[in-house]
Amino acid sequence: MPDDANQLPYNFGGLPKRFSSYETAKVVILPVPYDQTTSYLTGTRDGPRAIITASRNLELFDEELETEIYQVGITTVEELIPVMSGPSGMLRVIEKEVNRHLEAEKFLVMVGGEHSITLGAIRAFKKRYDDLSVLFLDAHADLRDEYQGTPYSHACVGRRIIDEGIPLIQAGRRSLSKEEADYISQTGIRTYPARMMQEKAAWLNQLIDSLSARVYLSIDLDVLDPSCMPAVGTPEPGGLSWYQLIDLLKDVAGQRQIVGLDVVELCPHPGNISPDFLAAKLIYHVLGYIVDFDTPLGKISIF
Ligand SMILES: [Mn+2]
Repeated sequence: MPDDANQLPYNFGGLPKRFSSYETAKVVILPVPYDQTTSYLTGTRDGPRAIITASRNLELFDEELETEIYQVGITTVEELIPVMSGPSGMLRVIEKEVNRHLEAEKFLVMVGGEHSITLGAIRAFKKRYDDLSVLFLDAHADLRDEYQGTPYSHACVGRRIIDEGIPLIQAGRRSLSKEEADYISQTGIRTYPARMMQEKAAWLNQLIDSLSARVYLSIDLDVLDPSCMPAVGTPEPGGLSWYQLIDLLKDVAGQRQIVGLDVVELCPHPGNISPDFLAAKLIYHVLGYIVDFDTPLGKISIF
């Protein structure tokens, strides 16, 4: 389904078979084009395809890391078809699919789609790791108990993760409801609002200290400032810059084991490919922080 002039294979990175077959690849890109509960702009269903298309135009040599990250092998599996039985049915489908890749010892990168899909992945990771915490990068708290008639809305995903008994650490937030503010003060959830990240020096060490040894990373692209990431369903001013985000991720990856991640909520703007490209580069660059790239098709250093 390539829709640009690029002749490379349609997979993340546009990789030849040697570096993209499921058997040898260490990293799985799982596209989940789901946006059934989106409340403002719809269109995140188009996110995964836009990211994969953009990724085929990435420079695969990473300037900062001075390496070709794709050599660990990155395979792109089939899109997960949305089920019509509602969000809880979709979460079961996602959990089962993620579980399959974890059993195959792959490093999972789930590409959304709306943020509600994170819960399905978390449920699979929870079965595998008993010391998991979730680093939740998002402009919004997503801590509502219910939203627009469902407890599985994108606006509730943080709350549902906490309900699973998994520590949730939020960063980059700059929008929340009264209900969510009350919930945070009652429960003492660790949050690092965007404003604090701009103004105080001590937050980074505190944030890393609040993470457990193994971390699932969930990146809602609206954590970034709309000046560099306008293509999200619910943009909020005052977000992180590209370098603030990747520096944070570098520090986390250097001090904790990131065991899986998702990048969600890209809502492509036709005619502006820059956000699609940013999302693709973010995934590729963060993988560089996580994987061991010394050997072609080699192991992921965290396992
Ligand atoms: Mn959000």
